[in-house]
Amino acid sequence: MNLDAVYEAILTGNAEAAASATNASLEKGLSAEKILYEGCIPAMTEVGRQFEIGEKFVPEMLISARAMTAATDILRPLLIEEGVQQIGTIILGTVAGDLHDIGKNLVGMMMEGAGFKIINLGADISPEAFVDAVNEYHPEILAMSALLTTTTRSIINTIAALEEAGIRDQVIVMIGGAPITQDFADKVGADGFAPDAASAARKAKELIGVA
Ligand code: B1M
Repeated sequence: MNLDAVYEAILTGNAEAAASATNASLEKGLSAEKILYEGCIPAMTEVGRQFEIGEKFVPEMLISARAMTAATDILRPLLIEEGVQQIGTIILGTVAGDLHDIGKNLVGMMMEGAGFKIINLGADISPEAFVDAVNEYHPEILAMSALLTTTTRSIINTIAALEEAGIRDQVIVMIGGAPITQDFADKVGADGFAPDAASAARKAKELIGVA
C-alpha cells in the first residue's frame, strides 16, 4: 500500500522514497489530504514517540523532517489549489527560540487553501520581527506557532510587543502548536486557537467573519 510506503519513508528519513511514494499515491487517485493526514502526520507522530522513549535522537528527527518536507512539497500545490479568491492576509511564523516549522508550514498550506494570502516569516521569529511585519503588511491575522513548552513564553512576549507598539488592536492574534491549549490562549489574551492545520484554516475564516 502506497500510504504505508509514505509512512515508512518518513519514519526512516528517506526523502527520495517519501517523494516517490507520495507521487505513487497521487497516481493511484488518493487525495493530497488523505496522504497528509494518514501517511505523513502519523509518521512524524511516531518519530516523536520514538524520540520520547529514547529510540530516536535529534539527527534522526531531522532526517525524518526532511523526508516529510519532500512529501509536503509535492502535496502543497494540491492542498492550496482550491483557494482561488483571497479573503485576507495572514502573517505566519514560529516564535523566537523555536525551530520547528513543519506544523506551521502545514497550517500555512491549509490557510492558503482556504483563500488567505500567507506571508510566512519562517521559524525563530523575534517579537520585534512580528511587530515589523504587522506594520509593513497590515494583515488581518497574526498566526504564531510554538512547539516547545519553553517557547510558549515567546508568544506572551510577542503579544506584549504588539501592545507596546500600540498595534495590538489592529490585528487578530491566533496561536497553535503541540503545547498550546484553548486555556493557554485565553490566559495570554490571544483571539484564537486551533489544535491542527485543518481547524486552523476554519478558525481563521471564523475570526475574520467569513463562514
Ligand atoms: Co523537536 N521536539 N526538538 N525537533 N520535535 C518535539 C516538539 C518534542 C515534543 C519531542 C518529544 O520530546 N517528544 C519535544 C518538545 C517537548 C516540549 O517542549 N514539550 C522536542 C524537543 C525537546 C526538541 C529539542 C529541544 C531537542 C534537543 O535539541 N534536545 C530541539 C529544539 C530545537 C529548537 O526548536 N530550538 C528539537 C529539534 C527538532 C528538530 C530540528 C530535530 C526537528 C524539527 C525540524 C523542523 O521542524 N524543520 C524536530 C522534530 C521533527 C520534532 C517532532 C518529532 C515532530 C514535530 C512535527 O513536525 N510534528 C516533535 C514530536 C512530536 O510532535 N510528536 C518534536 C508534525 C507536525 C505536523 O505536527 O508540529 O504539532 P505539529 O503541528 C500541528 C499542530 O501542533 C498544529 O497544526 C499542525 C498540523 O496539524 N499547529 C498549529 C502547529 N502550529 C500551529 C499554529 C496554529 C494552529 C495550529 O495557529 C497559528
